[in-house]
Amino acid sequence: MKRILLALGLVALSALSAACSTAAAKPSAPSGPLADGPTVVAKDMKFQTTSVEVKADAAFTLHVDNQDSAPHNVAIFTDTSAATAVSVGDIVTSTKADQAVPALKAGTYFFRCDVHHDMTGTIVAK
Ligand SMILES: [Cu+2]
Repeated sequence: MKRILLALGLVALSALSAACSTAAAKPSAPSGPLADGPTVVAKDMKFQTTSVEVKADAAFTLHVDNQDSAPHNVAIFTDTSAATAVSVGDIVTSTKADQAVPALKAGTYFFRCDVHHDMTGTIVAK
C-alpha cells in the first residue's frame, strides 16, 4: 500500500512539474563563447535604445542597463506577436544585467519588457 501511494505521489509530482515547465517558456541560454553585443538602456519607463543591430548566426551578450527604479527585462521574440521567445532576460531593477542570447538567423526580431508590454524595440541580425 505504501508503495502505491508513493507511486501516485510521483505521478502527481511529475504532472505538476510538467505544468510548470510549460508555463515558464524561457528558452535555454546558449553555451560556448559569446560575442560582445549591444547595450539596451531602460529609463523613464521606456527603452532608450529601441533598435540594435547584431551579427547574425553568432551568440552574443546583450547588456541591459535598467536606470529605472521600476523592474524591467528584455524578452526577445521572433516577431511582434510575441508568441515565440528566443531569449528572456531576468527582470531587474536599478541595475545592469548581462543576457546571453543565442545565435539569431538574419532577420528582424522584436523585444519588449515582460512587465511593461508597451516598452518595445527591434533587434536586427545581419
Ligand atoms: Cu519594464
